[in-house]
Amino acid sequence: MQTSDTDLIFSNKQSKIKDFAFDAQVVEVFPDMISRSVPGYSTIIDTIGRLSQRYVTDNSQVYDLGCSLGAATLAMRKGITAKNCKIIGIDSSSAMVERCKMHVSAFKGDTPVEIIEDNILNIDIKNASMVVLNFTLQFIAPEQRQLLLNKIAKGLNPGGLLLLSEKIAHTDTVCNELLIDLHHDFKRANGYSELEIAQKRTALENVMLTDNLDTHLKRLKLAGFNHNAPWFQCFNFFSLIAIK
Ligand code: GEK
Repeated sequence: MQTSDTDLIFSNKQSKIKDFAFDAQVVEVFPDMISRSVPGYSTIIDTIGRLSQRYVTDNSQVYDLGCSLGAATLAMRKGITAKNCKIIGIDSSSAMVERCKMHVSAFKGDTPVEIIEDNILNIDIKNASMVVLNFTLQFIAPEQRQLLLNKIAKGLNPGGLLLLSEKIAHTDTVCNELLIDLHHDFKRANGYSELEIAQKRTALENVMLTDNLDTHLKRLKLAGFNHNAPWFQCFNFFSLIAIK
């Protein structure tokens, strides 16, 4: 069923496809877009909530980096049982931040939440017990990724958790093509047309640069995460846990 919140951004043929941006048009349809495009999104959000119950400690901070409309922030606010904590959500899109603040204030919760408009590369991470990078690292310039993970590892308290979800490229080209096609089948089954799939792919080409799993695991090790493992995979979408 199509409503005003249905993602139709790429449904008409565009003469020139602009690079994808998290602007007001995307914000309007974002929950529909992400749930129809990212396999396992709701499982990942639920698990972030459950992990926050286990990992967030009293008197610490929690970061949701690239928080979009605050789905992970709200799941953590529901899950956290620790006392005297604060959740800090950061996003560089002003349209996202404005709408995220509305979402967060629409739900009650004991843990205070601050939503900040900024580039996650600019912010300090301090006294953190949990950090979430849920499909955000793939939008950061590749040469900045290690520095960001180093900063997160430094700001996490010992035993603290990073949850990192990403779309991943596979080094085996045959398997990579198959997994991409299975993902496109997932989108087709969710009502996206061939035109929408193709135009969105072009729009993301220069904006979302994926790494392979090995690169992610090496980067996490180098940053100082002694324990890390993928906990979720569906097609070319992964979520990893990394513990300091
Ligand atoms: C969720 N985590 O629903 N600094 C801050 N924010 C950024 C930056 C940056 N440098 N680059 C991109 N973003 C969310 C989903 S979406 C993933 C995350 C997707 C923001 C960008 O504005 C967008 O809101 C988010 O990262 C990526 O659990 O749409 O595929």
